[in-house]
This record gives sequence, structure tokens and C-alpha cells, in this order.
Amino acid sequence: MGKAALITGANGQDGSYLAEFLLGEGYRVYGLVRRSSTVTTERIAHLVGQQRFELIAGDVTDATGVHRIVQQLRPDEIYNLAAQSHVGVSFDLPSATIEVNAVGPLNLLEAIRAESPHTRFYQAGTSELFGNSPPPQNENTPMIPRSPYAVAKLAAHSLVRLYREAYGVFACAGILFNHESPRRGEEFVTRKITMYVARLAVAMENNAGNPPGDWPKLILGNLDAKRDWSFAGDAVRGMWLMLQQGQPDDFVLASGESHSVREFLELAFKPLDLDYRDFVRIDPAFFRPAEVNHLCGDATKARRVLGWSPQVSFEELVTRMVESDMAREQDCHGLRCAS
Ligand code: NAP
Ligand code: F7E
Repeated sequence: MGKAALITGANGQDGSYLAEFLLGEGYRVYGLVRRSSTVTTERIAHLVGQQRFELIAGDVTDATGVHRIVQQLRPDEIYNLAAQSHVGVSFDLPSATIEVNAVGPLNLLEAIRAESPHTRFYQAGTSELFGNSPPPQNENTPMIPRSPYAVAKLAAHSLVRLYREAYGVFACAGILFNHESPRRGEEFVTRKITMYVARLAVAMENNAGNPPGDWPKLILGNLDAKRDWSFAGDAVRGMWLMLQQGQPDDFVLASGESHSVREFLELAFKPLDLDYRDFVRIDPAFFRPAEVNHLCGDATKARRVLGWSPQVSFEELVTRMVESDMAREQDCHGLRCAS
């Protein structure tokens, strides 16, 4: 019989790719999704109804519910991807962010310790842990968080090590640098840019190849921040590999290449043959109280131990995201025209 895995945050960007990946590996997959008054399962709609895929209502901040779910399922693996994952928002919602991102993993680890000690645990950690520690960053780089988001993730990172050392839980922390996809949330900078480019492209198609004169600007914050961007589909393969090893450990997953937000913009606007500077307006509201300036990961350990490396280049990633948003925008425009 195949293994069983529980994914928290199953309807998020990474959760959707991980669910697909594990189903492909023969797993039975339980996706934890919190109750909402609107539909939040678009990213996994194509999986719902499949024989080995089941949605479970739950919230990682609810210790009692988490305990019961782990007790009932006793899965082989748990991937904790649930989070308030927006760094900027964490400055406005610090308590909620700490609750989900730090207390959430604590609830899961406690439930594993008490009810299902054989369960292997993956915690979704982040390059934000490093703050402004100079690049390249690896597993030994000092972790000096610069946001409530990163402070909470540092607590989770420390809990993983504690439960491994104190209780022998097979717990791994991934330290993942930014990873994106056409399924990326619309409020992250990459997707915000590719959606804007797609809308502009479709508007131009309908305006004899010219940008409409009164076209609204793309409003952004700090264009000089540098990030190590890779593809989410590559990242989830790395998460799974961590839980297949003989010993639990922590790993950086990154491309080893760093680009500024400005470079992302230039590349995204390229198919339109337009200068992004004519379309972007900078608004201080999108700057963060404390910024992480330059992230560039060193994934040597993951390459050596896990045999992991990213398959999609930065250029390919930007192209895929722009093309996907263009196709979506064209469909949507077609529907509007038809109705
Ligand atoms: P995402 O798209 O924002 O997904 C996060 C998921 O967590 C959403 O499905 C959300 O559900 C769910 N969630 C939030 N609060 C919850 C709660 N209290 N109980 C249960 N579920 C809850 O994030 P992502 O990009 O897939 O990232 C996955 C994980 O990796 C996150 O932990 C993130 O912090 C971490 N990470 C991401 C990156 C990256 O570049 N993507 C890099 C490093 C680490 P709703 O739909 O209901 O909001
Ligand atoms: O910002 C700058 C912003 O919000 C990237 C999460 O998945 O990766 C992600 O966190 C950069 C920052 O991602 C806008 O100041 C400029 O320097 O897309 P982002 P992030 O903060 O790097 C890490 C690894 C995670 O763990 C997180 O969960 O872009 N920026 N203008 C902007 N950012 C946003 N969101 N919106 C802007 O308008």
C-alpha cells in the first residue's frame, strides 16, 4: 500500500504542486484547508474527486483539532505549508502571523510527539530567516529576521530542531528561497507584475498595438531588492526528498542566482517591446518598515545529499508566468466580449 501524507496549506501555491507530486508518487493525500465563506480551492479543484485525494477542514492554530486529525490519520508524512506567507502583511498582522507561523507548527509537532511518533514532518522555512546576512546564504549563515513573518518562522525552525533532538521526531526544516509559478498569489511582486503585463498586452491587442492612453500605472515599492527566484514545482520535489532520507536534517533550496525586482520587470515587459518605466509608479506604501536587501542561496548541501537541483531557469520562469497570465487574460476578455 502507498504512503499517506497530510499537507497543511494544501490550497496554497506550494500545497497544490506538492499534492500533485505526491499523488504521482502513489501517495494517499489529505489536504488540510481552513473553512472560508468563499471558495479557496481553485488551485486544487482538478484534484478534488480523485480517489486518493481528500480534503479535511482544519486550522493549524486550533491545537485540539490538529491533535484529533493527527490521531485519526497517523500519516507517514506531514508537510506543514500553512502560513500567513506575506512578509509585508506580517508588519500589519504580527500577532496573527506569529499564531499561524509559529504556534501552528508547534501544535503539529506536539500532536506527532503524543499520537504518531513515526510520522515524518516537513516545516516550510524561508530565506527571510537570514535578513541582511550577506549572500550567498546557506544552512550555517546567521539568521537575523527582519519581519514578524521571519521571527515566527525562526521560532518554527528552532522548534523543528528541538523536537528532533529532544524527542527523536523525524523533523526537517526546508530553508526555501523565493519560488514562483503561474499559481503564485496575486499580491506577491512577481505575479503582480506578470498580471499587469498580461492585461496591458490584451488591451494593446484591442488598441491597434498601442497602449491605451489612460492605462493605469503598476504601483510598486522597492525595485532594488534582490531575490533568488526559482520554480515552485522544483521546490516541492526538494521538500519530498528531505523526508526520504535516512536522517532528518535542514536544507537550503535555491537557484544560486539573484535578480532585482527591476530585472524581473525588464524581462516581463520584454515581449511587449515597451519600457517598464513608462508604466510603473513607485509608492512608499509598498516599502516595508525593514527590508531584506539581497538574497542568494547556496544549495550545495541539497545538491550533494538530496541530488536536488532546480530545472527551470529564471528566464523560463518569467516567460511561463507571463504566458500563463496572457492566456488567462485572453480567455477572460473573450468571455466578457461574449456576454
Ligand atoms: P500560500 O500560497 O500563501 O499558501 C499558504 C496556505 O496556508 C494557504 O493555503 C492558506 O489558506 C493556508 N493557511 C493560512 N493560515 C492557515 C491556518 N491558520 N490553518 C490552515 N491553513 C492556513 O504560500 P506558498 O507560497 O504556497 O508557501 C507555502 C509555505 O512555504 C508557507 O509556509 C510559506 O511561508 C513558505 N515559504 C514560501 C516561499 C515561496 O517563495 N513561495 C518561500 C519560503 C517559504 P487560505 O487559502 O485559506 O489563506
Ligand atoms: O516581495 C519587493 C518587496 O512579497 C519580493 C514569500 O513567499 O518569499 C516571499 O517573500 C520583493 C520585496 O516576496 C512590491 O519589498 C516591491 O523586497 O514578492 P514578495 P518576499 O517578501 O520575498 C519568501 C522567501 C517567503 O518566505 C515568503 O513567504 O519585492 N516589492 N514592490 C514588492 N513586494 C510586493 N509584495 N508588492 C509590491 O508591490
